[in-house]
Amino acid sequence: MPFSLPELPWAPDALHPTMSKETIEYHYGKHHKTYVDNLNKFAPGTKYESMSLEDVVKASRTDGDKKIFNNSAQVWNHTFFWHCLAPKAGGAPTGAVAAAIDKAFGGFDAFKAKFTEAALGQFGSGWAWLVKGADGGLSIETTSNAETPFGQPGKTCVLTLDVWEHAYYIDHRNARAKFIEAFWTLTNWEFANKNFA
Ligand code: MN3
Repeated sequence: MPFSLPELPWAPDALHPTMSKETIEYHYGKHHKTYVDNLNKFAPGTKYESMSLEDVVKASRTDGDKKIFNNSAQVWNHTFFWHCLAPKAGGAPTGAVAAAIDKAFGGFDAFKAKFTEAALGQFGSGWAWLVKGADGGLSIETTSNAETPFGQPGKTCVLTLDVWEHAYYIDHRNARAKFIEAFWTLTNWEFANKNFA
């Protein structure tokens, strides 16, 4: 099989109790895995089977191949998302990303409020993103379903939050706001800084 489910950057119970082991078992072990399985079902016999995952996302977007795009983008998005979380993380950012947040949003608290509002306001399934633009500045974006800033010209993904219901239903039922609150105690700013650099 050409595509594989990447390992988690931490143990499945490492984010407990903020994000339960059961959530990880479903979100990673079932949802993320299903996107990989689907891609391995749909890609063989097509030009996509010999490409890297990154190239599959870009090419299938250009081609308008929804089945391949949705599954490959969701594989990429989830792998990126897991790295945006870490045990004993969260709080205010440090380093270059902190300075860029101050510049773009007028401080971490203002950024946090704006990102929270965007994540809450994403209607239905999707993602909230912190994105570095071609000018090096930061902005907040939301995308629907599998859509992603990844592979879009001039955009670099810095941080993301999955706001599909499957991300929070086990731990928080329908309360997306509670899940977003939890995210701010798990935010991996070290990873965000690596992406921003
Ligand atoms: Mn998800």
